[in-house]
Amino acid sequence: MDLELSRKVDFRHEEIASRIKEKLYKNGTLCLNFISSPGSGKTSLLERTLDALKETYNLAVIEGDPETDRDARRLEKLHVPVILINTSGTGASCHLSPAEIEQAVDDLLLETPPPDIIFIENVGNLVCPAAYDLGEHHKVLLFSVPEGCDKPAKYPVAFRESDLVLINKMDLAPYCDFDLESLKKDALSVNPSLEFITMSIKKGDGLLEWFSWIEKKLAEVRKQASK
Ligand SMILES: Nc1nc2c(ncn2[C@@H]2O[C@H](COP(=O)(O)OP(=O)(O)O)[C@@H](O)[C@H]2O)c(=O)[nH]1
Ligand SMILES: [Mg+2]
Repeated sequence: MDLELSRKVDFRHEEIASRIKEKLYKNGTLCLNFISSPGSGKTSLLERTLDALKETYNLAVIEGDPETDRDARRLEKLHVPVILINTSGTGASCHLSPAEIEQAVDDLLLETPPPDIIFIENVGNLVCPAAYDLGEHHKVLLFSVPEGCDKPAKYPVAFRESDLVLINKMDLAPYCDFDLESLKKDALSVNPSLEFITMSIKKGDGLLEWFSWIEKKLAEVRKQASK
């Protein structure tokens, strides 16, 4: 792609992202975009989160999966709307694009009542999803202990673009030479305003703190929406 065309494409992405954000604010809907490596626990966390919050809030998921409907089928068992986007059919299998998200958000906002919270499970990849603003309010980076503490240095954009790092699989820390303080220090050196929550989805640790964080962010969006 030549430089001029690439600029035009970027501009179009930004335009779509700001349109999505406007629609979300209009409805007071919080949107969180999970980015992570494959296997760090995104779908597991969504299962626990939907189960815990679905009686209190209207929830929905946009599921980005390169090839299958496996995660979407796991999440549909929680009886919330799930829109599956198979990215390998769209030519850019490594990430979700703003245009795909706009279509899905438009469909979800037609639900009565519209969702209070939309979760996006992006494609498992710490590079490409970090580069796209999908109109979400926050990118949430789900990191897991076995991935190793060098990841903030190797994937700085993912840590820079996120507002919260969930550090999952803490139950495996004793087997992985995991150094929590060194991970936080390196992450803060690329993004000093990052927040952290340590968790073990398997054991249920850290989930209440995560649910409180979501509720705080939903309150912020609603406050902004009412202005
Ligand atoms: N030991 C451990 N395994 C976990 C934890 N959370 C998720 N897993 C496992 O990690 C694997 C990948 O989880 P999944 O939710 O599919 O990850 P995704 O690819 O990011 O959506 C599964 O085998 C989960 O059971 C955790 O807290 N501790
Ligand atoms: Mg998954």
